Amino acid sequence: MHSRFRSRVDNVDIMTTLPVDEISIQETKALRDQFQRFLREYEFGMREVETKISILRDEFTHDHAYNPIEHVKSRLKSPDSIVEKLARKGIDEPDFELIRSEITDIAGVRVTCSFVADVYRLFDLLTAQDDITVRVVKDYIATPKPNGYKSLHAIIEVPVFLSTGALSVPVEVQFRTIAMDFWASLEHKIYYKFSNQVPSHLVDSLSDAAEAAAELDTRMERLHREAHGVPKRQLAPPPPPRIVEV
Ligand code: 0O2
Repeated sequence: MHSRFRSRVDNVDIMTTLPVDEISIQETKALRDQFQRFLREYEFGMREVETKISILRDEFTHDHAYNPIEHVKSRLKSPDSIVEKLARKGIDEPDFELIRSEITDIAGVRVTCSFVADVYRLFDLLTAQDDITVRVVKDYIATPKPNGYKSLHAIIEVPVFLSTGALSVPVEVQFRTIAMDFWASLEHKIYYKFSNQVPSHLVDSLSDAAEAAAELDTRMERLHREAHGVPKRQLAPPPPPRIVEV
């Protein structure tokens, strides 16, 4: 079937006599390419943050004979998760600009530290860097979520230098301890298994487990300090982060 068909891709009107199916294939491909380019920006931002974290880790290990980071995990939000989050926010006709402004955790880096003090130290060192701008900080360690979830979240903007110029890319960085990570990972699996309808006795047990995890963090950190004493070389405190919106 051939027909005159007006399509709109990237704000450009195309008048054509191609078969309808052929047009929709071309449109779909163009949209896919645009989306992949869009996601690549976030991937570059994520890689910049990963590099910064890995430099801090190496510097600590070599110069201070101490590694405050247990592991680092990064992920790009899947297209399905982006669509789900847009739907949750009531956005049913998204465009790239709207996605950019509404979904700030497309690029995510999770830094798991040994102790709570390391969480804040790493946060300070990363966010004090000159090229980083802090957009939002959510301190779920100081104020845990009602279910017991703890972590320090920051949406930061990091510059990415492309052939077309510099871009400022938002990246969500989550800092937490091993105990917090263990709890969050189990809680996530339980919520997934029960499709968010978790039986109340499990909700209570999770809440108890969150307290036990916090207690373990305190005890382990105390033990560490007793064993190692005050660090030999005191680090100069970094300058406060630039926060543009909290
Ligand atoms: P995933 O799979 O990690 O990407 P906002 O992003 O500000 O519009 P939100 O979701 O309230 O809205 O932001 P918030 O509170 O900063 O939480 C974002 C992320 O933190 C979540 O991402 C989870 O990774 C983690 N998180 C927050 N609350 C909980 C919790 O109660 N349990 C667990 N296990 N993780 C939590 P996503 O997009 O939900 O998932």
